[in-house]
Amino acid sequence: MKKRLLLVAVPLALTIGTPAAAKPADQPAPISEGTFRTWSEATPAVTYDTAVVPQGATAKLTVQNTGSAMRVRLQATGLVPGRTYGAHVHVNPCTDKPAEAGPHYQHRIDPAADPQHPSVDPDYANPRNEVWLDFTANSAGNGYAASVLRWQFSESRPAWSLVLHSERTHTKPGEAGMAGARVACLTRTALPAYENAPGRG
Ligand SMILES: [Cu+2]
Repeated sequence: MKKRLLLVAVPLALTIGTPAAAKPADQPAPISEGTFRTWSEATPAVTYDTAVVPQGATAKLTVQNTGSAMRVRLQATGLVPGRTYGAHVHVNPCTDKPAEAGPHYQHRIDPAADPQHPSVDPDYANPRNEVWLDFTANSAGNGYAASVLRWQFSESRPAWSLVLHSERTHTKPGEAGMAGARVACLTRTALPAYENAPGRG
């Protein structure tokens, strides 16, 4: 049974292309967590600005599928008390370059967007079509956010990262989805597809 599923999954992955950090049939695990460090190949969680996301801060991203919908939760520790962070699920794994996490994951993809021009149309760049997890850290530096979406991540174009930004997410036309600098990034844990239940995102 495992072999048959693999044979189905591999040609699909080759057709659509996969992020460099992931093996062909991998899917993101339902729970991913990491401790933010400055970049190295070994860390799943990288901070790009240690004044905003100190080394040793942590993030845990949980994706729970509930029938046709999903609930996405973010728990963070070790951040700057009282500071507001923008946070979104992005498409690519994290690297040493913040931009390489790519655009926000969109359920309905904005046809006007491309790699040089990210989606800033509120019809697409909104918290119902993307996963927004903005939060304000409490007095202990802990943060929590949750979002319930009426859809699930596609297995053919997995969502590989959580990006923390320096500002609350903007919502006006022309700037919707923007949230200042990318200050940290958590790569979701990769699992071989056959170890994942169907539909897990
Ligand atoms: Cu973002």
